[in-house]
Amino acid sequence: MNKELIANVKSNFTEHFNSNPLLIFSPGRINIIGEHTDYNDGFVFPAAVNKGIVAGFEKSNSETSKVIALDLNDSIEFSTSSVSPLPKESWGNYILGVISEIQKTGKKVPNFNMAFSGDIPSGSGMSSSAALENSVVFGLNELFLLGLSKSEMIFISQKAEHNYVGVNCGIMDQYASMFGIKDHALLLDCRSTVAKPFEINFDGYELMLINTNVKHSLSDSAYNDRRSVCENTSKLLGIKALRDATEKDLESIKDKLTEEDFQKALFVIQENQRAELASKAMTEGNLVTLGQLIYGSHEGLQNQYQVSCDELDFLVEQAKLNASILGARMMGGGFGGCTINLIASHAVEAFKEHIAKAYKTKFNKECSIYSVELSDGTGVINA
Ligand code: GAF
Repeated sequence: MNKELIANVKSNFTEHFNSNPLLIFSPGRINIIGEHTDYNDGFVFPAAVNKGIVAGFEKSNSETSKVIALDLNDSIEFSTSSVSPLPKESWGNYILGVISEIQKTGKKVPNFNMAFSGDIPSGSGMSSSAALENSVVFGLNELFLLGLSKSEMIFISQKAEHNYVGVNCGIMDQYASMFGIKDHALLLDCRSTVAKPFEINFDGYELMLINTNVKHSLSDSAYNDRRSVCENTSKLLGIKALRDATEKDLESIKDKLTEEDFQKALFVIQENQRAELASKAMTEGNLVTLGQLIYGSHEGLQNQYQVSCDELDFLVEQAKLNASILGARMMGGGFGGCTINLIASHAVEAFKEHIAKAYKTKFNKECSIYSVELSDGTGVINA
């Protein structure tokens, strides 16, 4: 965990509110494979990382609540007795949305003060939004002894995103951020929300992220549009979700779909298979197969699901030219953010140097490179 970040939130909190906060850490996530499958009741393979949100909380003695976004040098004040959405794109919706969703469960949320900061690069596809939502629901649950379970909390976070932020996201990000296990990735069945942990200890290989520094906007209708395509296709098939469809089923309604929508649904069915095959490959320690599945995932996201961008495609093409990289693909919702690369540890430094130069030459901007440590999920910081 980032000790500097914790110290910074603690000291700023004390400066603003004159008290010692309850401190929560809520991580961002990576995803090895299984993209855009979560809202299709499918399989995903995420892990919580050691980058995230640190949030301080205290009960308020007044009729109002104050929340300070330290990184933005901005704050909101409100009363929990009357929350309503702020204009679209306002960061405050992540907070107010969670309060509103807790209240819908019949629990009372008294007024409180909060200050938060994070070290997840925004727009990186590592889900700073789920980390923030989880930090709020977890913090309020601790502060006011609301008695919510972690499973209840992730659905509160997800609904906040749907109803206040306007993104009809699946459950992967909130789950991974809440339930992460140090040094493990989680093969999550998004229908049952039961996960199988896999210890990540690739012999001589590691996971590396490369951030295009292109900022996506998930709330762009593109994400919600794709979800609608999947839901409409399921309806046509008479099934609950695309997880229940085979390629043959999809073929049988091909004449009812545009070619684009057919390809999108086909991608979901195939990506779901890849996520399951990836868990098999990992169980067998077959990193070459895992890498091929990861490359296959990118190809589908690029050509069938159409959520990639030139910068992401370039990073994956460059990875393919390097024999020490077994697999690479875009990660998260898409349209920017990071690629995830399965790379031989001995090749990391040379590739970093190469890709930084190549990216700069091609796009005249910098990419950022991170190695990841897998972390535990949302919890209280004992600082
Ligand atoms: C975003 C969403 F929030 C997730 O639910 C998931 O759909 C992901 O995009 C794509 O796999 O991170």
